[in-house]
Amino acid sequence: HKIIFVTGNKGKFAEVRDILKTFGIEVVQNKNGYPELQEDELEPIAAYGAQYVANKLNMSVMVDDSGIFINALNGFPGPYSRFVEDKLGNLKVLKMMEEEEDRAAYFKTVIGYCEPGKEPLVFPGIVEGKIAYEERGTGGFGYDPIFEYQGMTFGELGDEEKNKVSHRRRAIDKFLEWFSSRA
Ligand code: ITT
Ligand code: NA
Repeated sequence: HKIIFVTGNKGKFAEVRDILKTFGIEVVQNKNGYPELQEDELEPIAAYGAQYVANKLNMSVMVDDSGIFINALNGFPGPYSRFVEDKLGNLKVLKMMEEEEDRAAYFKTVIGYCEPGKEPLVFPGIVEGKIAYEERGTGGFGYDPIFEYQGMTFGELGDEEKNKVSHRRRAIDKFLEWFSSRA
């Protein structure tokens, strides 16, 4: 099997490629992007993106829309995670969290998958953790150095360990359940 994965994010691509490789699926990156709806949920963004590209290329495609949801900030940055990473970065997010005792946060990935002419499917995955007090670790990408999972940040975990427990892994597991069970 071969899957077209539409993303401009190197870190995401590497993770999805490594995870699906262990299931014998080859992943090809397409960097052409898709229009991102302004929504406060990831599901419609992933669904619309997957359907848009599937119909444009006339091929089945996968997309991944992700974000970090911080409890003390009422779920911010959530679907705005990319914008916040670009404009503020981890240190300013930590600054916003300086006075907060509630460190709870979760990462969420929604995998969107669509075949041309069909309705898009979405597969969500979540991992719960905490916002650290400083950046730790050099692995992963994006918010990984400030997201603590069972005492270690995703930046400290290393790719292989992250890929066993991550939001993205959980979303891909759901996708695989569907993908491998259909006729
Ligand atoms: P594409 O839309 O091209 O796939 P993107 O980087 O714009 O790439 P998102 O809109 O899903 O992707 O952005 C989510 C933001 O959250 C972005 O800043 C990512 O770097 C970050 N992010 C996503 N998954 C992450 C993960 O597993 N660990 C840390 N940060 C992550
Ligand atoms: Na995106």
